[in-house]
Amino acid sequence: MQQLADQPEIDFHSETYKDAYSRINAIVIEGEQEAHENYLKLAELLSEHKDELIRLSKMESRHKKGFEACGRNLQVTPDIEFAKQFFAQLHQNFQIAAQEGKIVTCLLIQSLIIECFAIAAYNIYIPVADDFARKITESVVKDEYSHLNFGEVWLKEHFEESKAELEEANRQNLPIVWQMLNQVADDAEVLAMEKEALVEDFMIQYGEALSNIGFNTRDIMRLSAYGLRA
Ligand code: Y39
Ligand code: FE
Ligand code: FE
Ligand code: FE
Repeated sequence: MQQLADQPEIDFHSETYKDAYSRINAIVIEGEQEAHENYLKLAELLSEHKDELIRLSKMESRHKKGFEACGRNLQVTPDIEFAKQFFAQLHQNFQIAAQEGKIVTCLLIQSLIIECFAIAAYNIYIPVADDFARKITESVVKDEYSHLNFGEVWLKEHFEESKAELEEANRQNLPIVWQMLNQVADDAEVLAMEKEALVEDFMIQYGEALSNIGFNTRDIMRLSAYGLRA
């Protein structure tokens, strides 16, 4: 069960909370930084959407600043080294795909997988966040839906020719997300964010995204659970 933020058992100033927060806050800060860079790279690759993608990349920088303020507000120093390791595999896969000009793979990694991960995490965090962080996260999550939408619309318009690459990119990258979730589950629990709730919300967001792009129910089941039991 999710706790409510006004329940006294969440002590935002306890050492236990701050220790877990130093990693989760860092993940979010580093994630926003990498999302900023990823949208700039996508702006190069998709020149017909250059202005829009640069706009998205600027939103990611603002998110980063917002979450840095959340850490400062709790007097927590984010463990950025930990966060860089946390994202290393997805980050590397994005960069290799970008080098090879694989726009579909880049969009799947950033605009579908990472955005759905962010939306799930922020949705689950909002009811258990401190008041300062809750306000920031509420405004950030709205933006993340628009980033997810960009990927959905582009991939829907290019569905037939993207299908095979989407399957392959999903196969390579979705298991990494489940590993990341396992890695962060204990710290998330300290923040009163339940792993099962994160998994459920991610599956809903990702399944909806795949449906909007054009996959049928059978494909969605297969794709969205890929690697879940790995
Ligand atoms: O597009 C975005 O802004 C996403 C990069 C930001 C990263 C979100 C990462 C959230 C994972 C947090 C896991 C906490 C349980
Ligand atoms: Fe619980
Ligand atoms: Fe963001
Ligand atoms: Fe985003």
